[in-house]
Amino acid sequence: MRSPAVASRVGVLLGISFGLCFLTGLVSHYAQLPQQPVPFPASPAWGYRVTQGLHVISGTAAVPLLLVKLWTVYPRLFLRPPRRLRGLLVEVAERGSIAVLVASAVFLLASGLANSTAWYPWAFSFRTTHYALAWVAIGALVLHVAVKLPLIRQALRADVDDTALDRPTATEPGALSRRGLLRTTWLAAGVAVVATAGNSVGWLREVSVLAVRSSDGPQGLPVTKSARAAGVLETATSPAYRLTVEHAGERRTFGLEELQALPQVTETLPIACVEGWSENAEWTGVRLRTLLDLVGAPAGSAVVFESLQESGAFRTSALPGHFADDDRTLVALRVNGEVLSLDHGHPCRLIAPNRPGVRQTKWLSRVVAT
Ligand SMILES: Nc1nc2c(c(=O)[nH]1)N[C@H]1C(S)=C(S)[C@@H](COP(=O)(O)O)O[C@H]1N2
Ligand SMILES: [Mo]
Repeated sequence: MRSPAVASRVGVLLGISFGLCFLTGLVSHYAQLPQQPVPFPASPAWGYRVTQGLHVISGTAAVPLLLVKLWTVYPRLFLRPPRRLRGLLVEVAERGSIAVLVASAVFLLASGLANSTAWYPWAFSFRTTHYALAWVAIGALVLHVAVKLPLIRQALRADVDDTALDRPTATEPGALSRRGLLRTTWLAAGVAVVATAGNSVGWLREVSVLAVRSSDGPQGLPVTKSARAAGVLETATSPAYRLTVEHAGERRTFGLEELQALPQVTETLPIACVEGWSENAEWTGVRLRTLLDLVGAPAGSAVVFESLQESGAFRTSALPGHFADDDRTLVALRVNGEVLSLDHGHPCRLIAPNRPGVRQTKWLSRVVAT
């Protein structure tokens, strides 16, 4: 079973899932950059939902694939290195690049899995580190495939059970046939997909045992940070609550009733958490543009949102001008036909199309057009 015949076949699927994970990861990283040379588009509204769903699904599917792949190739680590200096140097370079590939791949999958369960047992910034090592892994992967290409080609052209490419030391048959091992591997990857896909695909929710964030929260929507955890229980329910909207010297404040008295619109937009879950909801509230007009902010103004939450990385977010001017971008007061619950951002929250969940700021206190 530990032959190039198996390794190359598992490798193809692993390569596809890493490639997909890499590309969708780049999208997610870019969507969260404060300065974007090419502005991230506001349409389609569900775009980020799809790319981030695929990111977490392909990453999870890569876990069993990587485990099987490592298991099929690890005896190669114990092969005797060549005696000649030139051969030895090539071997050291190759094993070195594989060490980098394995270490970065394991780091990416482990940190990604932990993140998808909202578990951050480390002090470094997840996004920066995950992003940097993604480039390391993809670079090492491209190098690995390039080095192995002749062998991969030969192995894929031959029958799975062909033993011509096997290690000379591989003499004993395995407990499973090669086809049996491959089928089990595809099954494991399929189970990993189904177990996480419910995070973003509604009808799979019941069978997706790893879709931890999709359990019904208040108003049919999961909650990442609760009002209690954000420390806003008092300020968000206080009768003294005011939303401040500012542009240049102009400054207006709105109580909850004043916000409710402004023209209300309803939009169906998803929340797509970077941790993988996503859900559509029907949001009702004031168009952001309506508020910006009231303080004379010109079209194209970028907007900074501040939360009642006093600390934490997600208490503020910046919204580019073309998102702020989009008719679907709301300061929402209601969700799915009910007044926004405290956990979903009462008194009001930002909801914009095609935007990572972490930037859909809840419990708004200040909206500043720049
Ligand atoms: N002020 C504030 N807003 C926030 C957050 C937060 O921690 N603080 N979490 C964000 C994240 S990570 C997500 S995915 C969405 C989730 O919104 P929900 O809890 O209403 O579903 O809210 C976002 N808004
Ligand atoms: Mo999130």
